[in-house]
Parts: sequence; C-alpha cells; structure tokens
Amino acid sequence: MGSRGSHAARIPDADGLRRETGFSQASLLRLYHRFQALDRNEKGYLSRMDLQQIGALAVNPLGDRIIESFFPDGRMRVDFPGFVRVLAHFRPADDEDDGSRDPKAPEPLNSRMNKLRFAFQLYDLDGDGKISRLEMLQVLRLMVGVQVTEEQLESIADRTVQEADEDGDGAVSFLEFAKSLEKMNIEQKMSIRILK
Ligand SMILES: [Ca+2]
Ligand SMILES: [Ca+2]
Repeated sequence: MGSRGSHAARIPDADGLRRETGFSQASLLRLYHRFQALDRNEKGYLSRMDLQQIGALAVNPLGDRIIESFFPDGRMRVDFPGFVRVLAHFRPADDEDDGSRDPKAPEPLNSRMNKLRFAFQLYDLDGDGKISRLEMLQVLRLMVGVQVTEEQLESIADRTVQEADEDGDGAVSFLEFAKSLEKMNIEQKMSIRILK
C-alpha cells in the first residue's frame, strides 16, 4: 500500500459523510480507494478526465451529463466528499439501510425524490428549473442510436414534452417530470453500481 495507506481514519470527516450519504464505513473506504485510484496524479481531487475512466459512466449515454453533475457552478475539480455525495444518489435503496435512521434526519440522498431531482437536472441543461423542448431533444439525441432520424427524434421530443406538460407552458417543470415518472421504477433505473 505504500504511503497511501488504507485506514478509514484517513477519510476526511468519515462519520459526517456516512450519516449524510448512507454509505457504510466499508463502502466509504472502498469508494475512497476508488477515488484515489481515479486520482492519477495524487492531486487530492478529481477532474472530468479522471471521472471519464469510470466504465459505468463511459457506457452510459448520459455519462457526460452525469460527470457534469460532479462539477456544479463551473467548478473544475471534485474532492472526496463531493464525489461521494453525487454517488449517493445512485446508491441502491435499502442496500445498506439498517433501519436505524433518525426520522428527523434529512431525506437520504438516494430517496426517490432526490433521485428524481438528480435525473431532472440531467435534462435541465440550462438549470432554469424547466425542461424545454430543445433540452428534451438534446437528451434524447444522446440516448437513442443513429438509426433514428432527426425528424423522428423531434416528434418524440414534442410528444414527450406534451404528455408531461400539464400547465401547457410548453416545458416540463420538476413537478410535471416527477408526475410523468410516477409509475416508473426510478429507484432501480438510477441504481448504478460504481463498485461493481
Ligand atoms: Ca431548462
Ligand atoms: Ca409545464
């Protein structure tokens, strides 16, 4: 292991992170090792390029958008707590919940609502709180293969927005988004196993 060591105590604010993210001590430690392995030059933080090494993101059509969510407000680097907070959204529900959660504690990051919020901001490219027709089109373009023509894509985008758009303003708000996904098993869809 050399100078890098492998002690949980080395994780900055491990207890706070555990409470905040729901990851167990063992998972945090594994994530910390993952973080260090991704951090190729031992910078102490990860860049976009470092994150592009994650296989699960490389094959995900929204991988680039997901990577962007590690870097809010135009930031260029993500430290370990920031890394873990984003990953917590993908933690499968009940994976490590031991039933001892404080009911007054804030909603866990991997709750359905937080997963929906995370998914929503992947679509809402300009961050104005609404998914416009153009944003829907851009995300669909990432998700579907080349066999779909631009015309077909536009009509899918139109239909998707229309179906979700309850107040008729031509865009999808977060509430409309959440409602249109009511029947979808978002918990399962948004559980990516970063640790295999
Ligand atoms: Ca928007
Ligand atoms: Ca609307």
